[in-house]
Amino acid sequence: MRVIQYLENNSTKFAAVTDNGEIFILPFKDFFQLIEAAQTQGKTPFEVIVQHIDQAIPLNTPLEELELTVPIISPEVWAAGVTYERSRVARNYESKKDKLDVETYYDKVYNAERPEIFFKSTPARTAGPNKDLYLRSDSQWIIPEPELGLVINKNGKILGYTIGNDMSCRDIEGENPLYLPQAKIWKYSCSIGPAIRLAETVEDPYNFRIICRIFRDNTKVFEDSTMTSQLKRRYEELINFLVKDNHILDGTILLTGTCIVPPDEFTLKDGDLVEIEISDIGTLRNSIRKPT
Ligand code: DO4
Ligand code: MG
Repeated sequence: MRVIQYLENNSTKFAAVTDNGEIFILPFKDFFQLIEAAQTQGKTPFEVIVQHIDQAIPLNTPLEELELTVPIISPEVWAAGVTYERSRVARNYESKKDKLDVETYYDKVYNAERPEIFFKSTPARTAGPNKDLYLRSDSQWIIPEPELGLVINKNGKILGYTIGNDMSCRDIEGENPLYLPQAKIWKYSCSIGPAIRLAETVEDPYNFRIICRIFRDNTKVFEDSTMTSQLKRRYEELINFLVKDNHILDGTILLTGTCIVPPDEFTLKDGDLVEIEISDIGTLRNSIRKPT
């Protein structure tokens, strides 16, 4: 069971999408209200939805025709880094230059008890499905980072799973890791969506398939896929470090790191289309634009 938000006549609707593709408008404003209702009723969000759709009529419009928005206005998006071997190799490539035999901070963090956790985005910087992501004008080496997102509550409990794009500037971070916030955070450097899969409807969250495709001039110029089983750490481990002595809000999203990196000579360009598909969640599509 997934939940989505979409626009209809300028108003936002909150709906459930069943595993056979039926869509039901829910009697809640958003994901926060669903969670609150579940708590009040002593039920899981899934049970609350099932009870509602038992007597409801599904929408006539198919999912592809809805104007989807972010599935949740997440107050803060955080991200974990170097959680997959592929990311460690890529970070070492951009930072090491000719010093290939030197152990880097990326090697250290990959093996350390404490993971890399960084701040990524706020609602105003986050794009929803089919919206534009922006390049950064002072970077010449920008890539998408397709990642599984954990939607958590203020206590760190996983409520659902979504898709995130942690767009990143490899040249800025490669020049100096202290530039990380600039390599990661700018206007529309992050997208989230198109749905949240309820946590209690996921059998094994380490068995998601992630696929990334990039199209240029209607031609696919890149495709790769991976499984979340390749993740070096457990989700709870990442969440524990995020919430430790922190002020975390309900609906926070934690991106879990990338395992897909385009070839080193690749950079995103104005007009590219990035597609990130995660099994049982959906496909997040965003066009890439020059900043305005
Ligand atoms: O230190 C860089 C961040 C790495 C990252 O975002 C990732 O591994 O996904
Ligand atoms: Mg990342």
